[in-house]
Amino acid sequence: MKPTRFLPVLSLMAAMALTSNGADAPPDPKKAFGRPIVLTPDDKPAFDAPPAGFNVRRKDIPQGRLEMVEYDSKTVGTKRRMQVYTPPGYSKEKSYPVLYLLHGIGGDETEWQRFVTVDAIFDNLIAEKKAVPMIVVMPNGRAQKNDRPEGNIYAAAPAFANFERDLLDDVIPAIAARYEVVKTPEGRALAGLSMGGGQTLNFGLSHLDTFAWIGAFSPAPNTKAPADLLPKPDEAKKHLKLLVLTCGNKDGLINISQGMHAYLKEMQVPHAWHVDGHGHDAAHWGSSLYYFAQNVFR
Ligand code: FER
Repeated sequence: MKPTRFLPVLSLMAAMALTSNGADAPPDPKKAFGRPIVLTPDDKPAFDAPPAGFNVRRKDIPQGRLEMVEYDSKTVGTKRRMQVYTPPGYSKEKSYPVLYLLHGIGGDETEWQRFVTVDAIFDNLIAEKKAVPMIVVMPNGRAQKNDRPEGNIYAAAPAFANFERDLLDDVIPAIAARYEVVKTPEGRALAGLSMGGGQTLNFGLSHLDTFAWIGAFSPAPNTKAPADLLPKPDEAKKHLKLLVLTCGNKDGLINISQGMHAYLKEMQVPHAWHVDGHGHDAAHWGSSLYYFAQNVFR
């Protein structure tokens, strides 16, 4: 690893001020990505990089299925789409836990699959008994009538906030109606990359009665201020089974997750804080998902 210049740990207040530009502030991506990256001694890997081939399909193991599912969104007033992975041997005789996996600002329901070959990651881990069989739901987090990533993708930031109701009122019930799923918080995980990482923290930490497992990978400036998100840290300690926060040390958005880590540490909320050598990129997200997949629902 390259030597890093360590600066003093940011004070909690300074970290929080850096963290949030408010969910409603007009996004300025240049400014957000252009902040100087200031690393602290805490900002180091919490787990190993995945082995070579971790997301490459293998012919010699059982395969899960990917399907594109349409659901009625009362929230948006349209039919919307989500990509769903069911594990090898999926059977209506069993109940499966569900991981809801959220994409970034330029993405859609196909992004996670395109970036890291989600089905291969899970098929491989399940074959090696390193992950429990689960359903992975990849919805479209841009909850507006035209939910394609077109034009100024940053202008759709409010639709990512609107997705909270779509997820809770439309997506989760549609999944429960179509698949055999565990219907308790312990059977639901929420994770996401960048804009989806911010959604994960915003929705997950404010709905501890819905999700017990949370993973935010390079969360974006849509992340609410930590103290607003978790005014009662004891509730999180009581309900959460897993909280994973990751970022690359070449990611200009790292101040967001550093601020969240500082708050969680100060409030003694157990969490994994992982910083690797990647940027705001698929290598980081694949690695983070590989780790999260092995620790969720355990
Ligand atoms: C911003 C910079 C980046 C922002 C969002 C992003 C809402 C999201 C990036 C991504 O999802 O990859 O200022 O504001």
